[in-house]
Parts: sequence; structure tokens; C-alpha cells
Amino acid sequence: MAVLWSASVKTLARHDSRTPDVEIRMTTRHDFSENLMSLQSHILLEEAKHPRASGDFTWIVSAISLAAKSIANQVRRARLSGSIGQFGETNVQGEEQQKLDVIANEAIMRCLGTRASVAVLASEEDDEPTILRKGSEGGKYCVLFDPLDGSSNLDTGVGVGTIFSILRNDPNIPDAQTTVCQPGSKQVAAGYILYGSSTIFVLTTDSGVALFELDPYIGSFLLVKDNLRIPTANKVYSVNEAYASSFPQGYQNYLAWAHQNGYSSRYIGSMVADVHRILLTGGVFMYPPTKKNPEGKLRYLYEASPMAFIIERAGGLAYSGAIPTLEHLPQRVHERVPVLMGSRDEVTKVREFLR
Ligand code: P6P
Repeated sequence: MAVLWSASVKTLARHDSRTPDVEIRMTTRHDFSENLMSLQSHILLEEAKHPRASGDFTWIVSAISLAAKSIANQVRRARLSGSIGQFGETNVQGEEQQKLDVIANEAIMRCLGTRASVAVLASEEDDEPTILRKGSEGGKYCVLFDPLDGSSNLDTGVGVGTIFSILRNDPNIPDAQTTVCQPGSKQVAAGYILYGSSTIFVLTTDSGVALFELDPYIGSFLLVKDNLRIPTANKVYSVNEAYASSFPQGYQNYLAWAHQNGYSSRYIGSMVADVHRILLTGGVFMYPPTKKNPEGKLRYLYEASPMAFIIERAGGLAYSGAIPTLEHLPQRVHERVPVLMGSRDEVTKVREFLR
């Protein structure tokens, strides 16, 4: 709201002889176009666009938002609270669990586990999905997530993130593994929270990509940008070139071309941070097949699929091998796929070398 204040001696003297020394003339012009919009308000507005919406979905995003604030607090004071370092166990991926992996996983489980609209929860940190409700017990949605992606970077202060994917539940499917193994095109919504220099919440439903920033003083994620669009091109690639010698030849040929054509390399080793930079400034992110990970390292259901959903809803492209990432049909919860995503022109250029 903009209020235009102007003061001059004459006007007040005409209206009120008791205070002739100062005159204030207010001309107030309200500007409602820039109202504060919280994540809660945004999802309620989205819900209002769907007359048959029951509000279940809104509750899920609200629960994720609550968990994200808790995780952000834990990440930002990890050293003070002794939460840095390894938990002392390995997860189903065979990776050393960080203490904050477990803390973040518990925070999301606690916040989502009480939502009646959730049937199944699947986490990178858990061997099997958690079934909360079966068949007639209700639960319209499945929520899959990587609670703290890039957590091995925590002790060096690098941005880490939570990635989530929301799928519809099919109560007729008795097996949770089968229920969650859906192609990314079936997602109802996807998003991530980046715990970086600020806490950023990126969400996409069926109408574009919205970016929110946590205002720690009021404890709300506030809308910063709606209908976010990824730049169509930018000469930046993001890949771990240390493995380049074991990439399929097409990727090696692309990198050789990029080295000769003015490209910059930007790689943090934390997918949410790397892809967020590309969403905002353009470029291409890739994790090709390697000798160590012949299928690629990144997991489909809670890393590649939700991030691809966001990139594509922002006007970019995402491929896993020869097919669009969102068309891949996973067979296992923790299945890995190659990842290539980013600006339309940049992904197209890489794919020219992969043919
Ligand atoms: P590398 C983090 O461990 C992660 O899962 C992603 O966030 C990141 O993109 C990738 O692995 C980094 O893997 O092999 O380059 O260290």
C-alpha cells in the first residue's frame, strides 16, 4: 500500500484554526497489486480454482511447509546443536547417513504422518515405503521425498535441500511399492526447499512454478515470483567432470564442444542448489551414466522426477537417456536414472551429441 503524504501550512489552517502551525494534506492511494502473498494463501487460491478440490492437497503442502521451517532451523544452527556429522548408520542407498538426514526425515514423517489425506510415504532414507492408510481407510495421495539432498555438504556450509513429489494413491493397488512407482507425468505437484543463503520454497502444481522465500521474522514463506520461466539458453553446464572419462561418448563429445564454445562450468554437488541456479539463470544440469553408477546416480521418484516436473513446468526440458524423464516408468522405489535437464536450447544441444 502506498500512502502519499504531503504537508504544507495553508490547508490545515483552512480546516482547523486550533493548530495553525502545521498543515497536513493526505492523499492516500492504495496499491493492492503488491499485497503480501504467503504460501498458504497461494495454495488456497490454487485450490479455489478447482471446485471439486477437498482441501486435502492444501493440507499436504502445509505440512511440508511446516517441516521445512523446522528443518531450516536445524540446518542453520547445526554446529551449535551438535547435529553436524554422521549418524553412524548407512541407508538403503549404501550411503553414510548424516545426523541431519535422520532429523529431516523424522520432521517430514511427523508432519505428514498425521495428515488424513496421505496414504503412503516414501523416503530416500527408508528401505520400504510407509503405509499410513490402505484401501477404504482413505488417503488420496502418496508423498515421496528426499529429506535432505546433498547432506554430505552440510559440514562445509553448502546449500542443501528437501525434494518432494506428490502422486495420487490408487486404493485398489494393495502393494505400496507398485502404488508409488508411477511416471513423473502423473505427479499432482512437486517442489523443493533450498536451505541456502536464504530458505527458498519452489512449488509447481498444474499452473506454473512459484518461488517463495522464508521470512524468518514472521515465520512465513512469502511469494517472490509466480509463473517462473527458465531462460531458454545460457552457456553454463553443471556436471561432475571428474567422471567424464566414464561418461558415454556422446557426453564426452558435448563437453569437448562446450570447452571450445565459451561455456562456463558450475557444479556444487548438491542437486537442489545446482538445479535451482539453472532454473533461475539457465543452463544445463546432467548426471550421466558412469562406471560406478551405470544407471546414473540420481533416484527417479524423489530426485529426477520432481525436479524434471519443475523444470518442464517452467518451460525447460528433462531427459533420462533417450526418453523424457517424466515418461519413465520406474520398477523400484529407489531406482536410479541418468539425468539431463535445464534450458530448452541447452538440453537440445546436448541431445544432438547423444544421438
Ligand atoms: P557426485 C548428493 O549426494 C547427490 O545425491 C545430489 O544432490 C548431487 O547432484 C549428486 O549426489 C552429486 O554426486 O557423484 O557428483 O558427488
